[in-house]
Amino acid sequence: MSRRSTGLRIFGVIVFAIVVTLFAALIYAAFQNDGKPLDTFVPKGPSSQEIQNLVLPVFAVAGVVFVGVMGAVLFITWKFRTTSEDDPEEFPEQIHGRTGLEIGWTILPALILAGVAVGTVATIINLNKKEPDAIQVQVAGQQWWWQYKYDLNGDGNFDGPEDITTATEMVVPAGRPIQVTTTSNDVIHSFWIPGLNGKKDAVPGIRSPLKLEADEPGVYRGQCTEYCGLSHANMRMLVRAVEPGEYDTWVTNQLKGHAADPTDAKALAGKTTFKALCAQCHVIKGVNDEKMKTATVPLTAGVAPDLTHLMTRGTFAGSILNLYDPVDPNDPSVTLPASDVAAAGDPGAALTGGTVDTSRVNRVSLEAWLRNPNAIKPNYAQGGRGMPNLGLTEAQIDELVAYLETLN
Ligand code: HEC
Ligand SMILES: [Cu+2]
Repeated sequence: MSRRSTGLRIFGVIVFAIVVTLFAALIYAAFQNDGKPLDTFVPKGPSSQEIQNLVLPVFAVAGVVFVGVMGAVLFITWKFRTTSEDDPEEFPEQIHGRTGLEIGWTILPALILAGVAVGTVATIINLNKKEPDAIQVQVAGQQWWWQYKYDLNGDGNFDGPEDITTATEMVVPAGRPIQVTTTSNDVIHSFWIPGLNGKKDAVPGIRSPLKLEADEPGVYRGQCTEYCGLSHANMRMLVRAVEPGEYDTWVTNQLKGHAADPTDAKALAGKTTFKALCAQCHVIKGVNDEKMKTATVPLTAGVAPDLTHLMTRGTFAGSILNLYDPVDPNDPSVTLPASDVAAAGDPGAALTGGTVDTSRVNRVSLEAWLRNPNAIKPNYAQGGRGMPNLGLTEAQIDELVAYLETLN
């Protein structure tokens, strides 16, 4: 054998080894969960567990097929290669068909696919089974945040006086099924909480069902997965699962409004500014919602998050910013362990209407948002969607934050 072909052969073996190692590393990395919030391989509820139960066996079968086919290709390539003894003029012997083999490799894949189909259809049916005692929540995608409406009395209407409208975070009791209906107010979005279920598109004019249930209290993050414009990447979602008793207190508090004026003078000035500059877009129950019911023309565009209970949330602006905790896990310079990522943005007692711990409020981000939302989250430039820069003075911002801090 010539020196050149030996060199080539060594080169080939090295490239092959590198490819195999990288591939193995990729698969290994895919199964690592260092508390990454969007890991699809760490189910935290019955629906996601159901999907996992299907995906892992199918992945294993696909892996065996992959190794078998690739192994056969490599083996045959090696076994029937040309060697220096071969006559270059000689044409290889031609074989036409091997009936046994051909029947075999037609039937075997058909059987494997039939098996996968049975599992897939069964999983789809299970995922769509209706739970009679499920809590009904309508999730509407908006550029670039999520609105949640709870039909608490189950009458099919989400806007009754006994119902709740909130935004940005979906609060649910752990261990209880939630029947979600996704829809959209503008373009197509996609609702996805990988810990709890697969994706479901949110399409204008269409209502699509999705079942969620969290086994344990905790924070489950998600990301809009249908490109929806300028700030698509900044459109996150968050499910906050709490103990059932805590959920009931949360509901009771969400039903309340904020009719009474704040006692603090600064916050009162903020309320006046809110009514003048913000109330055409945002609703605060008790402040500008009553007027709306009697008005003959819509007084808000209906395209801004309800702020009635802003401080009961841990995050804002499509869950990209923390409302609490000066340390923000979304800041790339901050590295936090998994448990802290979940805890960050925790509203504490304010979640259920308790006192807002103003020392923990992330004023830096909240003020920056009011100063110029576009600097944090590109929006408004595109067809007037999102929150505009209102050119507020520092004094106005200070007063507005003081007012917003009263919205528990
Ligand atoms: C033209 C309509 C409009 C006006 C006016 C407006 N906003 Fe907004 N605001 C929005 C929209 C839309 C969002 C959601 C933006 C996003 O997350 O992409 C938003 C988000 C917010 C949020 C975050 C809420 C959450 O849960 O994520 C706060 C707080 C807020 N606005 C406060 C104010 C204040 C205070 C004013 C008045 C100074 C104001 N906004 C004026 C449209 C408006
Ligand atoms: Cu979206």
